[in-house]
Amino acid sequence: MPLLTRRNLLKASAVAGAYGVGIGIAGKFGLAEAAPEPQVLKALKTQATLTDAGVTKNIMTWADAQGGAAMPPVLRMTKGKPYAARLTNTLDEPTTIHWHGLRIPNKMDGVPFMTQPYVYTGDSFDYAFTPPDAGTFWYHPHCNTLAQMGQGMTGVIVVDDPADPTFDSEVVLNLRDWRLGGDGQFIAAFRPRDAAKTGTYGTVRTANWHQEPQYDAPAGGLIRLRIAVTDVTRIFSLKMEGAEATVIAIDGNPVPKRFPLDLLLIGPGQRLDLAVRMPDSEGAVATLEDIRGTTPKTIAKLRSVGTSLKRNVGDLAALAENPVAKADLSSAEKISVVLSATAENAPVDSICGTLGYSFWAINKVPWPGDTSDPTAPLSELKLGKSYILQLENVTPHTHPIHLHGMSFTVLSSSTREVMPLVTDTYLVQPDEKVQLAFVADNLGDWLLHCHIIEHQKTGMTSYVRVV
Ligand SMILES: [Cu+2]
Repeated sequence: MPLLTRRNLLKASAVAGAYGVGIGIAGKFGLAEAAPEPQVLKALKTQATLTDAGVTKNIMTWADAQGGAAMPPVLRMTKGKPYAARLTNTLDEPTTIHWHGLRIPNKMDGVPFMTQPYVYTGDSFDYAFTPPDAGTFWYHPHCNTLAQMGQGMTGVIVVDDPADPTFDSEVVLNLRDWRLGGDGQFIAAFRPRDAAKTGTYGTVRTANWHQEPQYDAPAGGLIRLRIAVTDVTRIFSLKMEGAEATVIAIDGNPVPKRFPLDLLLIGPGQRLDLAVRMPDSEGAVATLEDIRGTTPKTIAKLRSVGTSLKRNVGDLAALAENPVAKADLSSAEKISVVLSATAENAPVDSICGTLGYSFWAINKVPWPGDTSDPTAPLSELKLGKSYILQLENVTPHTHPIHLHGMSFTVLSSSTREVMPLVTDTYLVQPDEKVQLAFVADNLGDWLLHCHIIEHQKTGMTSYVRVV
């Protein structure tokens, strides 16, 4: 049994109570829309062929109701429509599901101890919520994350907006690495010296669990390419060769002004929606590349098939903005958030997959997150009030900083021109100071952490409390 503090016991019973009331009222007065049948997501261990070395064992994933045990299914939801999933845990360790980027009630957020109890082996947990925003999101456990995510548990969510413009085809790419040895089996998930720097890179890169996969798409057509970086470490510098690619959304939200894809940096936890105009000639291949590092690396290919549809990216209607409240900058309170390395090397105990080191800190406090005894919140926020996170990175490394439960707008950066992007994850560069504005419009405790999982789990985690 885990250590249950009084605080967590109280929270667990409060969640159960709230459920009971909610169901009662909806049932009695028929106010709620009929709850959908939950999508079955069975957490399990499996094996898969990722390399020429043969089958990789000890892969973790979620199988759907049909029992397929391959890449986690791409979950399809509809903006403003209720969604439900039943997590059933057949792993030999506890797990949960966090829905990255979805602005949903706190009790559905999937952070053990903070928002829900562990889902133990043999147990189930019902998630039910209505996604308010359309776009590309993703899901992953928030428990023993370096192992569970590193060994496979990262999946993509597509939230459709029925009013979206029509594309000729859609391709979803789940980008991630695997730390495998020459025999195709998992090797140590991390090296401490790398965890204290960029994080430990995988050895095998995949898109949708395949190396350099190729997909067919209509020649001359407009393809919606949805990309999610679900890796625990790798930051990509994306480029498209052989086709015109236009950035239409970042992190689920439409960009204020579309622009051609040209060396866009995208870190763990981030998403990118591209409108790709396929080449006219049948058989022509467009290549998505990562040019970060010394040699460009092919991620995936798109091949033109059929007679050219002769489409024009300029004809594509705009995506609707998501209903994210605009911060009132005149009254917004500023919150200072300093990302730093910590000299403290003592392991912080966590039964949710401790790495045994403390390399990083937020406002000088190193906390690995998801522990039974949380640190104090970074700040206590008033429901409905506007805030500006003044994030300062005093480390020589890049950190994708993710806020749960609310989306913020990028206001300004000390080092570069920024667009007023609405997002849940900002890739903070070394020595960069950035201002992120948001309205505290979602009650509860919400994690703020680096999405390089080794950074998160060795101290770069905090949370805000909205009351
Ligand atoms: Cu980091």
